[in-house]
Amino acid sequence: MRRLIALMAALFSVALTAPPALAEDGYDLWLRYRPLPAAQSAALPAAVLAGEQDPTIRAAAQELERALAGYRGGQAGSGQGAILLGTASAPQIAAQRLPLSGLGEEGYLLRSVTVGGKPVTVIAANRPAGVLYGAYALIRRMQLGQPLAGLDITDRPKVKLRILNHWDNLDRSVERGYSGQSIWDWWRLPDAKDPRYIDYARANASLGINGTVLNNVNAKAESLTAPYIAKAAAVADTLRPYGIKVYLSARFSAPIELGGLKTADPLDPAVRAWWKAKADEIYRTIPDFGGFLVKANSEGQPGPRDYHRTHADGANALAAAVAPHGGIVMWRAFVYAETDPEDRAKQAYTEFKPVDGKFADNVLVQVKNGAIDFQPREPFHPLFGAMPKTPMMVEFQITKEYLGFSTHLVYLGGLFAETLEADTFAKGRGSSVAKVIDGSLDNHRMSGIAGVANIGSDRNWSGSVFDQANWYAFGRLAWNPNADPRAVAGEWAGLTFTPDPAFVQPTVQMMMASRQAAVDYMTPLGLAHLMATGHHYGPGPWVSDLARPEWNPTYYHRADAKGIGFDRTRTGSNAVAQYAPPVARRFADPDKTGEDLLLWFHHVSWDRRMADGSTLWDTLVRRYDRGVAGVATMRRQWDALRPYVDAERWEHTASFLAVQQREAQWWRDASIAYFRSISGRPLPAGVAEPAHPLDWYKAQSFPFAPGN
Ligand code: BDP
Repeated sequence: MRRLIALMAALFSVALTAPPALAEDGYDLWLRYRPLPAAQSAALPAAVLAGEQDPTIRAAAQELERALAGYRGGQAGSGQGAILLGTASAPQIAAQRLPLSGLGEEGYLLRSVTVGGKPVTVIAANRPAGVLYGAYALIRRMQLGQPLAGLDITDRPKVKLRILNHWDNLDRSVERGYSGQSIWDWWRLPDAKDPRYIDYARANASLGINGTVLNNVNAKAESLTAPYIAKAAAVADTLRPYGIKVYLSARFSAPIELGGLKTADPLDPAVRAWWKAKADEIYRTIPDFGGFLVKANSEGQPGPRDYHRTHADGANALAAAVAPHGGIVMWRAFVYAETDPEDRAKQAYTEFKPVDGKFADNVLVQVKNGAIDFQPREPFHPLFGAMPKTPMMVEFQITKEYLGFSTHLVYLGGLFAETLEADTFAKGRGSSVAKVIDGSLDNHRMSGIAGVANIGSDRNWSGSVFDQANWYAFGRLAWNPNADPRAVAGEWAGLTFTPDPAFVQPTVQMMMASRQAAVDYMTPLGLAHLMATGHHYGPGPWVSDLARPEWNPTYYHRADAKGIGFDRTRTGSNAVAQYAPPVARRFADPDKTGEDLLLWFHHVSWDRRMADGSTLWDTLVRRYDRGVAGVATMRRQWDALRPYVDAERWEHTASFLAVQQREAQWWRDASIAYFRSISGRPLPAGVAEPAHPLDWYKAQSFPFAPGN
């Protein structure tokens, strides 16, 4: 009997703790259509009426139906009117005489009207894509529990090209990918189309992302062969109803590798003819192909400079090939040459500024947010505002190559916004990077923003739940570069977990503080590029033996017995002179640069007095400690949020925060041990000794770190 009771008790407890029917593995992202509270669900529209037959409008209607079914938890609609969606070519929409003229190709209007005495929520737009974006906007409202009555909302994207860059290889590995393999199953394409491609399209469309570059910027020529064009076409077919165009990274030397030509000289007629024929071939298979992304003369990639031609010559050759089909070229400005002794932060400007005005009409120059390389913090790139005759795209890195991979919780919304808000002073005060890239500052027809994707084959897509927020923030800021990253974080947290303010408010606080914490424990006070070699996992500030000077962390921090930092003023590389005069003056003066960027622009004494009176050395050490403490705070905050989160996603995040804490401590200890060996200064009173001697940190090696 006792054994029976024990058995029953055991069974009972198993039943109580059994996992919920729906796995909370993060697959649903922010499109998490779970039952809403009864009062809310009773107020939902009962029916979805599509105004016209169109694949995109059908996708929008299906998404609304799916969301409503999920919110109702299987209960039938209780009849609170309907949602009507379409363009003005649908008679029911036209009958409403809505003010659509200002919405452009992708904007939408949400309006509450009454038809035959019944409440109707209208989603209207000039084009089907706008209807789709309107549908997702309405879904956001419903999911966040915002009122549906009395709606009169219009919105349209400020930037035309909102594009993900996949650094995905044809063997399915992902350069700087930390979330599994590539989602593009090249080998099985074009016949087998993973249903996941549709969910990818839904997630991106929900943010307004309208383009995707399928393959790595370090491109293989093979991606332009007929079999791979067919594979790309299959992906394009799947993404098309969701308003997403496909682009390819093109290898500049493909005319040699695939065409058997002796040269890839962009001014050679045979080379130009080859690109033209290749473009024609692509457009026969993918009629709405977006165009090419090119990394040329950078990190060993071939390019026009191999033939003593300019970047404009190179870009224009490809641009001429796609122009008849309405295609574009995104030409990257991420260049630095192995032979060039100039400060790496200056090289892109030096090469590109002189060719402003020389690019064909269908070329955009794609510039990383900072002048070096996606570091935890960089000043905005001096090319923004410096090439008024050329449409400029900004490129952000969503995948966290330099920010703790997918295990560190670092919300990038603030990083993106910091660049977008920065004032270039190109046309006086108020010439923000956002205005440069949305085309408004210099009246460009084309505008664009690119993000290096953090999407992979992991069930949760991005490696961690909180990394999904970076994909989300990229999309929302691409739509509106002036959006508030804090509001975006709140929206994401509300959709992804629960809109309960008791959850959202502390979560947003945690997310907003997370990026500064990472800066503090990795590269405080304007330091940069101190990561270990190749994989960039963990600290390597001591590395000084790599072939090229600018591969070495010592090149960037320049610490010596007297002080630390890279002098980019007139007494040093004079990189400050690449900025507009008011910005240059601020960055040239160590008292005005601001502590966050101090060592980016200045080599200063270890004993320099900081704003609060302590020395630079003491401040540096305390910044490392502050970063580690920031992670401890995040862990406490996450512990307190446990009641609001399902066990699966809570545990997953908690385990990653534990990794982050250990690694933040490692960064702090290794960095302090190293810089102390250079500065010769003692640790400030009360500061803990690093756990190991410096040599221990130097001896760590990670041959199998991912993404490399
Ligand atoms: C660097 C990455 C490298 C990329 C390069 C790029 O380490 O993998 O190929 O950027 O953007 O940060 O081209």
